[in-house]
Amino acid sequence: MADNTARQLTTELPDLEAYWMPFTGNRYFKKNPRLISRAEGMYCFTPDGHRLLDAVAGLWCCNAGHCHPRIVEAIKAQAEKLDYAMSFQLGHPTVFELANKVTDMAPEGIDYAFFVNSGSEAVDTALKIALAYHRLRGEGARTRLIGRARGYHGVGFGGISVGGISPNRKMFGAMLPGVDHLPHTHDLEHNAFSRGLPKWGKHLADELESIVTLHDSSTIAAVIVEPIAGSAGVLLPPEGYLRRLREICERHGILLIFDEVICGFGRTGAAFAAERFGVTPDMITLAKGLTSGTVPMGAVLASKDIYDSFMTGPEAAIEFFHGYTYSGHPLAAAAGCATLDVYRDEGLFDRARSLEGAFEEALHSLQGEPHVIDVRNFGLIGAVELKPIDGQPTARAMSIFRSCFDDGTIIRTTGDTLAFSPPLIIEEAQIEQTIESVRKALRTV
Ligand code: PXG
Repeated sequence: MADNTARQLTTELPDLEAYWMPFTGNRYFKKNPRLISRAEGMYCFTPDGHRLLDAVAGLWCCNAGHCHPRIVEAIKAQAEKLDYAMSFQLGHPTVFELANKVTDMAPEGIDYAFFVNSGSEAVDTALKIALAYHRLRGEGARTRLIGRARGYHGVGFGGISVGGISPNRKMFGAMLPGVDHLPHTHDLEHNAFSRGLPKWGKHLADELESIVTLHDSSTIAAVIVEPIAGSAGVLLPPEGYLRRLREICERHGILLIFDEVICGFGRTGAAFAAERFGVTPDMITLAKGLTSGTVPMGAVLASKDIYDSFMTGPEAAIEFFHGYTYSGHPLAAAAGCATLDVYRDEGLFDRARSLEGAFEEALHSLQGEPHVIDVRNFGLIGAVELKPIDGQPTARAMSIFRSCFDDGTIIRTTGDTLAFSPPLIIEEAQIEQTIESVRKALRTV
């Protein structure tokens, strides 16, 4: 067997049993381990040195490429200088610097940053801010939260409640009460093989009006959506859809939260999808690209109106009873500052924008290959949807994943969809290599 599995098994590995791996078939993995022990730029390396082109930026996070020297240096320097500072009632300079940098990049009016340690925490934090915001303004009956079918907002109880992926929900009881869901926007009958945003489906935003009619706007706190849904298979917003959601929210005093954990930091060819789509929400949840995946960190960006509504009462009193030991951790903050500097200095958001045409062409060249029922793309996000094997959902995509891995390319699968979200430093030749790896796998699997 000349594949990576065989190669990895010949390398000395630690005992794999004790680690309970997340979102992984543990027993299969431990029999067929695939480990990464080093990474640099566009590439990851297995313990025995086999090189893999990373077409998904880790898990949609290493937007500046792996182990960027400036980010690595900033983390090292911070670790030597300040390992930790109490995060409640005390602070450290780097986290304030990061708050300035990230809000400077945000759409006008989004002026405040609350730091957390993951996308899941960012989502739960934003939902709590929404509930408290209404209560502080004397509209405490606004407790309902509206998510969307096939939405992914992490794995906290708030996130799975507003999320719309059944396997992530069904084992975990009743979750948050008072949650409703918009329909998702994915429709192959109308939109298969769309390039960029699909034309059909703007009217799906009007379902929010129906939800408002059902529950009454006075009971609804917030709507949360991913501008482009990633985890559930790259679902694009139809043209005009997000704007219409914004209008309906505004009309009814409902806060709009964009979950940009995936879309943020250049993925759509702009700092944020909000900017690219010209729609400003009230809050933006972030993680992943904030530190280019190097140190766990997330954030909620909030409008001045929201922040100001908390800044009442005695000046020394706590305004928001929420936060984490590691909120704004020095290493994460240092990584974040260096990452945002790299994005700016290397012009990576513009680079993503300038590559999207080549990326689109390459992806759509897979139309007509075996099993391909859709190709879709926006910015540096792409998806190839495959016809599932009868009675074995996800099996086809997983076999393509394994075949690509053995061919030296890391892609991501979700259901029977192959997802692509390369670091923004990708070269055109590497886009080609990714697609040829997939083409080969499609023809042989
Ligand atoms: N919101 C969105 C939109 C996400 O994509 C989260 C929240 C949660 O973030 P944390 O940091 O808690 O994982 C995410 C995470 C995939 C994949 O394969 C996507 C995510 C995580 C892991 C895998 O598509 N997104």
